[in-house]
Order: sequence, then C-alpha cells, then structure tokens
Amino acid sequence: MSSINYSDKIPNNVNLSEDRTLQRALEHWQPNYLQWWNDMGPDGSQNFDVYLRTAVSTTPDGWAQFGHVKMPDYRWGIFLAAQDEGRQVNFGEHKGEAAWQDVPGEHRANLRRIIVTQGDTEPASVEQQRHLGLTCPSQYDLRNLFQINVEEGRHLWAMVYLLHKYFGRDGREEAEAMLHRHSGSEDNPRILEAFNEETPDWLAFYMFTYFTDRDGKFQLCALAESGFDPLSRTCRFMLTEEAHHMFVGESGVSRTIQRTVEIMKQHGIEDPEQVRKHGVIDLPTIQRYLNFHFSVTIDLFGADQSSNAATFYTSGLKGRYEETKRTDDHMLKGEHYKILEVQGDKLVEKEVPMLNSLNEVLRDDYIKDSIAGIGRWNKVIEKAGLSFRLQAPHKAFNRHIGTFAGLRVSPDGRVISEAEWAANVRNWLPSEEDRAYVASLMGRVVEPGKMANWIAPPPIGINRQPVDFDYVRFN
Ligand code: BYC
Repeated sequence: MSSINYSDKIPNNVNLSEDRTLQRALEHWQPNYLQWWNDMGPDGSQNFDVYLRTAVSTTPDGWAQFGHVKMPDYRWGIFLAAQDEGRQVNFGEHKGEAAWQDVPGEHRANLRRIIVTQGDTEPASVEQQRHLGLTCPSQYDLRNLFQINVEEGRHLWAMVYLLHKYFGRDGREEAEAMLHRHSGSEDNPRILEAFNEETPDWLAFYMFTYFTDRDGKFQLCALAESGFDPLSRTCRFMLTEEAHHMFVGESGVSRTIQRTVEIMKQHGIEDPEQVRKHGVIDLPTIQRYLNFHFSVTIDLFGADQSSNAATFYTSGLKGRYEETKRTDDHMLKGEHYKILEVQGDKLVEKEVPMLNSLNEVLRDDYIKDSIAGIGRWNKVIEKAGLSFRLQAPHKAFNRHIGTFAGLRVSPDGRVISEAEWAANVRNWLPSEEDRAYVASLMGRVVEPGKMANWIAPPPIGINRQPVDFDYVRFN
C-alpha cells in the first residue's frame, strides 16, 4: 500500500491524497479487506473478467463506468453526494441548526452504533451470496450477482470511511471487527438476524435482493436525512447504486414467474406436482419463498416500540423515510401512531406515542413499497390468464423481533395454536423438500445468451449490450 496512488487506486471525492490520517487507517484496513474478499467473497471467481460498472465520480457520467475487470482489482471508491451548503438538521430537538460536519460528542455512541449496524450488513450479504456463482442461470445473471457483490463491498467502504474519518481509534476497531464477524457464524455472527440466514439458491437470491435490499433502501433513506452531514451524503450516493440491486430482484422473480406460467399455459396444467415435472418452479413454492423473505426482512426494522428509535430521531441522527417531504412539525412530541398488539387470540390496534413507534412507521412505509412490486409480479400471472395471485403475508406472520415474536400467526393474520401452525407450516414457508427441489434446478449455465430452463431471458441486456454479450470472461 505504501506505493499507492490514492486517486487512481481508490477513486474518491473525499480528498484522500491529502488526508494522511485517513490514508494510514486505510493502509492498515485495505489489505485485510482484500484478504476477506479472497476468503469470503464470490467463490472461485478471482480470475474472471467481469463487465462491471465502477463509480469514479458522482457525476451522471462518472458513477457508472463499464468495463471488464477482475473483481479483486475492482476500484472500491469513497464517494459522498455533493454538499448542500445551507443544509440544516431537519427534525428532532436540533431542528434548524446547521447540519453537523463533525460528530457531536453527546451523540457519538449512538451514531457509531447506527453506522456499524449499517456497515455490518454489507459484507454479510456478500458472504451469504458467495456460492451462487457456481449455479448461475445465465452469464447475464452471473454478472449481476458480481455487480451487486462489488457494490456491497463499496458500501462497506463507505461506512468504514466514516468510522476511520470521524471515530478515531474506536472507529478503526469497529472497521476491523466488520471483517471478523461472519454471516451464520456460531461464535461471531453478523449483527442483524436476516444477515445470518443462508441464500442457498437463485430464487432466494432474487427474493433477498427484492425484499432485503429494499430494507437497505428504506434504512439508507432514513439515514440520508441525518443531521450528521457526511452520513447523509454517503447514504445519498449509496442509494443510486441500490436501485440496480432491487431491479435484479424484481426482474429475477418476474422472469421466474414468466417461465413457470409459460409452461403452465403450454401444457394446460396448474397442479404444482405437474408443473415441477417440467423443471420450473411452481407458483405456491414462489409464494412460500416470498413469505419467508418478507417476514425475515420486516424483522430488520427492529421492535415496533423502541426507545432507541425515539432517541435516534429526537437527537437528529436518523429521520423518517422522505422526512423533508412531510408536512408535520418534525418533532413528533405528542403525536400518536397505531400499532398492533395481541389481545387473547386477536390482533387489535392501539395508539402509542409516535416517537417510540418510528421503527413501525418505517416498516409500514417499506411494506407499501414492497407490495407494489408483488402487484407487478401478479400482472405476469394475470396476463397468462391464470387465477393464482401472490400476496404479502400479514405483518405479524413468522416474526422474531417485536410484539409478535414467539407468537404463531397465519399468513392471513389469525393468531393460531402451535398445533395449527405445525399442521400448516409446510404450506406457508419453504419446506426442506421445496428447497431441495429448487436446488435440483440450479445447474450452471454460462454460454452467452443461454438461460437455465426455469427462468425466462431478460428483455434487454446491461448498459445497452445484447443479452448474449460476454458479460463474464472465464479465462
Ligand atoms: N436482528 O430497540 P430495537 C442493507 C436488536 S439493510 C437482531 O427495536 P433498534 C442491506 C437491537 O440491536 C439495512 N437484533 O432496535 C440489504 C437492540 O439490541 P440491544 C441495514 C435486532 O435499536 C441487503 C434490541 O434488538 N441498516 O443495507 O431500534 C444487502 C432492541 O431492539 C434486530 C440498518 O439497519 C434484528 N433484526 O434497532 C446489503 C440501519 N432488530 O441494543 C445491505 C441501522 C433489533 O438491546 N440500524 N435488534 O443489544 C438501525 O437503525 C437500527 O439498529 C435497527 C433497529 C433498525 C436495526
């Protein structure tokens, strides 16, 4: 690292070549990051040339420069969205103050915690996805997987930059620890539960990038409102990259459905067993995957009543989704919000202080956004003239965080007995057998333009290239 040309090797707009302290911190961290990428990043892919976009600046033509690169040589950069000179803290008790360019001492511990929690998810997802390249349904999809992986790597860099620049020694230790926790590890797991689940097959990958990356969108939007300006600016830039990840999820599920309904129409069949005989994924299995990923992801918003959430908001650290577009007082003292609670075997609404419910407010905004895409998937089924419809399960279904943790609730929102749950869980969540069936379809298809049998081709390629472009050169 001593011979490094900073602006060339690490594209950035944070004045890295002049910042000796930051350079020293990165000089120590970057080799460990590369070691982590080698050990935990995409399996067996180090020598591939992959058609990737790299951000070399934040301008419209600079944030997505395409070319073939080996992933270990990817230029992970550090970018903040442009500074808005007159920006203020827009909510909470510091509302109206100039946005902070440095960390306010009294909020240091909470800010560090938020940044570490956010940062921890990024390498976690790369670890979860590390074997998927071995079973890709096409070269186009393989490239998209790798694009997402390198950008999650860059999002880790984004959080590490904040830790190194603003949190001194603690920050350096936290940055190091993010390379040592591992998804699913018994001794040293990732912080949030969804990031310790496996992503064993490509249907799971598309569901993850649709649902869980969308949690990323909502959390980043909430942090983009932060009074701590460097956090706001880094999140704003991360959001430009996040859109493609959710696109991969939405279009991946859509193409899976497309192929299934084609087979159903062609053979005039609806019975899942019959459908499986043709080597495609039956719609009830897709619904069970959806139920799983939806429920695991909405846990990521935290407990429905959280004093942490209230503190984060009141102290100006984390806002609501689209905070500045809202027309209330942005203080929320005395405001209320309706959440669900359990009374006997019923879920009933109850009004609670809004400030304590901000996790739930964000979760509800997220749910609205998620459901819109499910509607688009249903259009594909409807167009084929079939009556099946996918649905989001009730928000109390299969929860492990908050009021509903430990409760048995059906996808249609009934509080049920353990016996009813046990008798039906195979219809609601992917069974071992479902997972084994989906796994059995996951062959590796890498001839340019070819698709695995279970998925339809995408309508267009990446960056105006044809679908049969050589997105990955295997060498
Ligand atoms: N799993 O007061 P509460 C992304 C803990 S995704 C395990 O409700 P709070 C991405 C909690 O830590 C976006 N533990 O929590 C997507 C607390 O522990 P302590 C990630 C959980 O503080 C795809 C306790 O339970 N970004 O970017 O309001 C690919 C009490 O709970 C969980 C963020 O999350 C859980 N699900 O936390 C790649 C933004 N939920 O203190 C990337 C930053 C809660 O009692 N994080 N706990 O030991 C936050 O804003 C908040 O930490 C949370 C909620 C939203 C997670």
